[in-house]
Amino acid sequence: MSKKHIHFELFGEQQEVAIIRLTRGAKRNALNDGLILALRDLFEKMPASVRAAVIDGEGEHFCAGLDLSELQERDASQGMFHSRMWHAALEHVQYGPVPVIAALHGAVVGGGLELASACHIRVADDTTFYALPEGSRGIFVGGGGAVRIPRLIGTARMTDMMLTGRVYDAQDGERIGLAQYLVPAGTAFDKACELAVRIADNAPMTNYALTHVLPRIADQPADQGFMTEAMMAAIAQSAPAAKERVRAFLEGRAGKVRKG
Ligand code: 1HE
Repeated sequence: MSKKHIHFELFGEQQEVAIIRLTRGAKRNALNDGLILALRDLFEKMPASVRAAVIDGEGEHFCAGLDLSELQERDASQGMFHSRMWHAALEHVQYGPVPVIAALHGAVVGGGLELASACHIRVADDTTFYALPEGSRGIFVGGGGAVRIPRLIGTARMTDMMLTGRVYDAQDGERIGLAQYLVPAGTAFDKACELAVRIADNAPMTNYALTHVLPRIADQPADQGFMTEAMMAAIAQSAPAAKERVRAFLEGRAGKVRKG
């Protein structure tokens, strides 16, 4: 299936991995309203077979952020509703039906970094660079970046990126926590797919706990977090999938943990 500027396909033996590709390479995958709404729709209507998703971008860059040509037209109230539209769409990515892996290369800037931050895992190749040019454009983040990016790299680093226009390269990006994986140029998509297949094989309740419950626990006071954790642990371990996986290990049918 292809919407305008977005390509969607399924792969895997059970069609369990969704590939979502930004296909607006001529504009460096800049995100206009149509693209943001299409992303929201895709996550809202994800086929039931899907257990994990990969987002990448065609061409030399993952995403150049907000389509700046649309910005010129908006007044203050339109600007607020536009930001809220991004929030709603990226909420569907972060708190959607499945774990999402961003395969990064080239520019991951502005709203492109906000999109990547809404994903659960970021795999970056050597060509990746990160920036928040909003600072130098006289604007502010509006796609949830003020909430999500400090949780990845800390408020001080985000402040520096926006005040000074600092650009992080792929190595430093991984060092500070913008990406969890750093791979050779041209291999981020393959690595993301490999991880997606593995994640798709997890018990669904474990994936749900990690994508929907863990970030909420992280935002709770410790006392409430411990209680939420206990309830989630009880629900996860009572699922038939958990019982079977534990039994498989005890009977020598499941893999051991090995050094990577
Ligand atoms: C765009 C955009 C865009 C490229 N909106 N049209 N984001 C930025 O401030 C980043 C702006 N973009 C860049 O710095 C560069 O384009 C890149 C480093 C990403 C890529 O450079 P390059 O040399 O490969 O491409 P280019 O020649 O700059 O761009 C190719 C075309 O894409 C060109 O259009 P053309 O008609 O002249 O061919 C560019 O104008 C167009 N293009 N980026 C519109 N962003 C929810 S709030 C989020 C707020 C933000 O994201 S602000 C940060 C916006």
